[in-house]
Amino acid sequence: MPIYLGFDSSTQGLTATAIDAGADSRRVLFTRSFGFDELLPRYRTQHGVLPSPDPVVVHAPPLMWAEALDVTFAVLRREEKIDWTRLRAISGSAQQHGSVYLNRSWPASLRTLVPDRSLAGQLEHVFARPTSPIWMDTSTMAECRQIEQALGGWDTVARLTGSRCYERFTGAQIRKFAGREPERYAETVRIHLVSSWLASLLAGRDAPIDHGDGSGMNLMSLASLQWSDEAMHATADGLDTKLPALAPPWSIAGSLAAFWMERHALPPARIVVWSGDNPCSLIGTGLVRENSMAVSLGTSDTVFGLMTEPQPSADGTGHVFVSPSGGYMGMTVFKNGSLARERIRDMYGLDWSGFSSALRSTPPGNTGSLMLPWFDPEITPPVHVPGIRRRELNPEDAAASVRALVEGQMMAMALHSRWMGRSPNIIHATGGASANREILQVMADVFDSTVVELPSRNSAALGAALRAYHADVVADGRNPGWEDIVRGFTDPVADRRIGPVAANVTTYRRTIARYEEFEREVLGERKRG
Ligand code: ADP
Ligand code: XUL
Repeated sequence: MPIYLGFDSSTQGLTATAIDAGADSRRVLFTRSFGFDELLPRYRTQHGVLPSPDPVVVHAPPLMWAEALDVTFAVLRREEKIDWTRLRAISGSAQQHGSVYLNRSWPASLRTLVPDRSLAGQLEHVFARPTSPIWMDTSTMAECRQIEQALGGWDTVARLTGSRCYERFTGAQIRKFAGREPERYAETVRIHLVSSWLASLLAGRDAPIDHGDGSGMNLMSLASLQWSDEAMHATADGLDTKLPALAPPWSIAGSLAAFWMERHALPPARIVVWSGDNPCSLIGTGLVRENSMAVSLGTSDTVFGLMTEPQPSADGTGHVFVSPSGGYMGMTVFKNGSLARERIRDMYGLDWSGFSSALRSTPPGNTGSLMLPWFDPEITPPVHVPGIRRRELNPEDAAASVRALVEGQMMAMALHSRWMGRSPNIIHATGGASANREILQVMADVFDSTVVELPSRNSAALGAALRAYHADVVADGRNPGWEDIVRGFTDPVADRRIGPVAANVTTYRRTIARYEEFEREVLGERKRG
């Protein structure tokens, strides 16, 4: 029976999931995760990013992402005893927005990779910019304003591309690079996203950017699904020749290049275009119909769901992306996700079980104590200078601080996803922190919704494997329904449903109003100050 492989190159590591898609044998064959810091210490990353003296500048080495793919294939091939000859197609998911800048030697280097030498050694010279700005970078506020001004305002940009200009989006990052390092920009012949770059390596030729990850650049017209001439012009000169093609999410980018087949004894599997981690998670959490939403508690926290119309939010919050099925998805992103939870956990000397006990030992509503959890610059709401704020919260009180953080995160998610216009009855929870039932109980109470756990916490890698399956079937001339594709892989775990508690829901209705007011006050003070 056919096997499909999905990768997820996330901020902190690389995950691989293989599925058997046989009619009677549907199952996940394996999921393996490798943290970049431990797997490849020579790149000296911390949580997958390079240390930076300036908190708004966040880069990672693109060579590390490539090497991780090579090293991971070697481990999988050695340790996973599946019938690799049945591998039919490979796709992937990657952290969104990050960009890779390649010089003139890139096309030839890619075509002539030899299997008996390491991938990293052969790619060392292909970069016009040795490091890649990633989604955590917020250093492009000026460029955002310039692009918005050139295009006629933030709302015009949001209607054109699905989002107002965001600092981490690729357009503003490219503008900054072109303005500050014009020589290197001139040397750049190709700008890839993390997703399309890794797909290119597998296919041995430039892979397209899929419409889903393309929606995270402020460069693609959501209506025509083409690069927008006006947006490119407002961003940087000569961009039209540097960007790869755009393609639907189920496109085939080629077949596995000889380098990989020979080096790791793999068959000529189809390479399906990669996409962003959030579009892939939409599939990996089984959101193939419009009646539910998903919350991903990963490095970033995200709330997302399918949308019928590409209607951006009226106040500039959140994003509309093309979904892997070709429709649309709405999403709001919070930067202070798992890393903020880890900060509080470590600040009070806890482990995850102590963190959960703190939530169990404190009452919903936290007797009025609130926290704005902005340890790092925040994306939603936009906060450029980090700093947590407390109200009626004693910083010495560990348990109340844990609860204030988690409640703050959940209330911010509920508030800033209202623009998507739906109150979900069911939330599909995913990401590393969805292992924590106490956190999920706060989510259920704040959203007044049942929260279900999914069989896989690695929904992005699973979604990528399912996208590989879907695209392979489409390439064979069939038109499968998404419900058939995900069946058996994303069904919620039967005994892991967490329902809202009525009394807590009432408490949070009041607390959310107070939180909103607190947030508004502090944002106002910051603007004035
Ligand atoms: P990424 O977005 O990088 O793919 P993951 O979805 O793999 O991240 O989530 C990893 C994070 O999950 C870890 O950084 C950790 O903070 C968090 N995590 C793991 N277990 C727990 C737990 N029991 N409670 C809360 N958070 C957890
Ligand atoms: C999405 C975003 C993050 C990254 C994390 O807009 O910035 O969720 O994709 O990998």
